[in-house]
Amino acid sequence: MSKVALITGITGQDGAYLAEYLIKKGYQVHGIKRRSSMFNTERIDHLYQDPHEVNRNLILHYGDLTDSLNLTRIIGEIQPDEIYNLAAMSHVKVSFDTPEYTANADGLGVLRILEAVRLLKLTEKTRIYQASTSELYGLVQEVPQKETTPFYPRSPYAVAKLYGYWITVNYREAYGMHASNGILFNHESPLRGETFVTRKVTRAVARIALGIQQKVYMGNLSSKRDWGHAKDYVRAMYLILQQDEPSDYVIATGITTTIRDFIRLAFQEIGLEAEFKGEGVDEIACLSAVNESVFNQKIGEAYLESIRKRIGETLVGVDPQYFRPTEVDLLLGDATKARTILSWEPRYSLLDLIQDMMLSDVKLMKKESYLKKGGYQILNYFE
Ligand code: NAP
Ligand code: F7E
Repeated sequence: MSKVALITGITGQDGAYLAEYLIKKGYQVHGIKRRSSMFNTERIDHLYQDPHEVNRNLILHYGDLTDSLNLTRIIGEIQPDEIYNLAAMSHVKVSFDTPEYTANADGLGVLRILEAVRLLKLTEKTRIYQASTSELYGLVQEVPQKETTPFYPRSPYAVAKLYGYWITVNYREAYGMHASNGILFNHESPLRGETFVTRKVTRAVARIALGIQQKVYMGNLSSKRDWGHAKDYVRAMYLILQQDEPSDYVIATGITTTIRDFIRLAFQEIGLEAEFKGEGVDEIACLSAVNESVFNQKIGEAYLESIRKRIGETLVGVDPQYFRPTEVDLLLGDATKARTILSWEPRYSLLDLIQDMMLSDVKLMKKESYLKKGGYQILNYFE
């Protein structure tokens, strides 16, 4: 009998990678998908199986973390061995605009799942993974951050996730449930949502190289993040649920980088040098040099002449609309516990990650090149 997993947030970045990972391990994977007015399964379409097939290993259910009746019914029907609760309103900046919804989905949503498992008398059978976050450390009280570092959340998102973290610990202690938190630091990939900083940058750099976009506007360039690859991080989620004892784990690379340096590295990946000057809202980055052989190899000789003409021009500017009311300035994780107990190690370096994302976005933007200049401004509106 194959194991049965339920993934909430299966249409998101992590849900897609985790579904693929578990299917390869022989699991039957069930996913909860919100109803939307358009298809939103692009990240998992390669795993799709016709509902008329027998012995499917991917089955989707309509549902929502704000609907406890729906969650209880689905969990009761599936009787999962493992639940990975990845669904969330996951954008920190947007959580300042939608604080009540964020609290409901990211905070109470966790309680709804734990309570459903308890009421359905599945506490012995079902193991639960809660997608906790390095945002809990917020105004950091210690560098690097580990499992014992005190939390200091700095956004409605992080405050909602704080509730999710502690209600998971509480159900573990009160009812003996196998419920664990993965305190995951930022992880990215070609599947990352377009409005998170790394993907915004790799998309923009690709479009600038191809002449579709002139310039990109960013927020705080000085904050630092410990970025890993989502593929490495979903492996950690799985390992956490395979342990005999439930526990909470920091998952991080142990290297932190500014947004500014991430941008510099993304341009370098395709042979362009971006030179930063100025400060605060007046900071800009100009194109200072082109490494022609790298550019030709990664982008194509057809685009060389037009990028050469742009040397000295501004490619990056700052727009305060992307600043957050309260910022998380520095995240740097210490994953010693995961390395020791789970034998987990990241396989991707930051440069590997940037290479993967740039390769994918250059390919994608070449396809999207029918988009007229200015189209990007509409797409960028919510970034
Ligand atoms: P993501 O790409 O934004 O995906 C979020 C998923 O949650 C999507 O499938 C989304 O569905 C779904 N969702 C949102 N609200 C929902 C609701 N009310 N009911 C049901 N589903 C809902 O996020 P991710 O990067 O994969 O992250 C996965 C989880 O890890 C999230 O909980 C996030 O907060 C947490 N986390 C992420 C990171 C990171 O760096 N990526 C780090 C630490 C923790 P739609 O497709 O319909 O929008
Ligand atoms: O911002 C700065 C921004 O939106 C990173 C989520 O997955 O990871 C993610 O949250 C940093 C911040 O991710 C822009 O101010 C500058 O300092 O990519 P982000 P996040 O807020 O760290 C954690 C671990 C999660 O749990 C969350 O779910 O980049 N920044 N300029 C910008 N950020 C964005 N989005 N856009 C900019 O233009």
